[in-house]
Amino acid sequence: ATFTAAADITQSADPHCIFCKIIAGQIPSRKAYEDEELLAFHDINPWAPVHVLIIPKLHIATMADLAEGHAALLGKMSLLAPRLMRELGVSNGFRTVINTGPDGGQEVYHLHMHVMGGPRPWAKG
Ligand code: DGP
Repeated sequence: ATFTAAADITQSADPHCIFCKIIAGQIPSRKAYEDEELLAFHDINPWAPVHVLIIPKLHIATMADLAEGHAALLGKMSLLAPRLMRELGVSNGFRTVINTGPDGGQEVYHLHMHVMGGPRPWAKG
């Protein structure tokens, strides 16, 4: 009970979080990758020809809520990005974005890494 959100690395699903609902299969998504810790799915509103979101299955609201114990998880998210782009046929580079908080333009408060690739020009960004 004395944990702060940032210190608790065992946080479970938030029933009001849309990405937790995607993880639980309660909201459909076009999945690109899944393992015990991570899920990747195609963004519903893509900015680029290939636009996936990599999320941890743990409900971590923002990058500002990360704790020391999440370091390996973040490393896995970063390692998955180039692997996924390769698997999805993106061979000429890609862009990664993590929006944090209101001034960071974050809309969904479940940590996610945007990974975008494909031939330019893109619709946005
Ligand atoms: P951000 O602004 O970084 O919080 O971006 C949230 C992204 O999530 C935005 O690009 C659209 C995407 N998104 C929101 N709701 C859904 C959904 O229900 N399904 C999918 N696939 N993507 C979603």
